[in-house]
Amino acid sequence: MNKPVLAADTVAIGLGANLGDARQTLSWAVKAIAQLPQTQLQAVSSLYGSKPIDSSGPDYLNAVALVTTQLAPLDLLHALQAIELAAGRERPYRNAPRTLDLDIELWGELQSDATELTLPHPRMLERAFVLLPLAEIAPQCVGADQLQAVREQGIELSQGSGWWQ
Ligand code: A4P
Ligand code: MG
Repeated sequence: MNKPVLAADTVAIGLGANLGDARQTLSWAVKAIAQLPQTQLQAVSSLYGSKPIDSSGPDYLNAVALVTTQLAPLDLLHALQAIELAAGRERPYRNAPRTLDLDIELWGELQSDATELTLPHPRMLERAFVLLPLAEIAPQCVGADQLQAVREQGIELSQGSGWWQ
């Protein structure tokens, strides 16, 4: 895909929510991620608001966190899914509104087309709500042309980088 970017143990996690108290849930989720075993929180982007894309319901809040981890990829995925569940995530249908969505956007330079864990996340390049916050904390991961391609998507800064503390 784009430029070479992250160290092998470094993971970009996309956070999104559009049901309930989304800001509160995302803040809780960042803290839960920081407490995962063998995992260190390195950076958290600002919080952004956006209209649902391929989805419905209220506007979303989104952010991206960078962690380093010694967990295996599927172990981290399952740990993130447990955090989603603890936040009341239900999956009535694909792209349903959600209390919390945690996606693995990038994991070092790993590439995988496995259904359970596709890397990079297959839709990240289509989405301003991933690319803008990612560019903020890992600018080397996002090309200017990629940002340009999603420029039309309405996304606005909701709160600066300390929002989750
Ligand atoms: N899966 C495969 N690869 C990955 C990965 N890299 N990270 C599998 C996480 N999961 C991955 O996910 C479905 C399956 O994808 C899982 O079983 C997992 O093994 P899910 O979270 O249950 O379902 P989903 O959220 O409906 O799918 P997904 O792929 O997360 O949805 P998208 O494409 O990310 O879209 N609009 C705005 N403004 N903001 C948003 O945050 N989010 C979506 C969700 C749509 N529109 C949005 C937003
Ligand atoms: Mg998801």
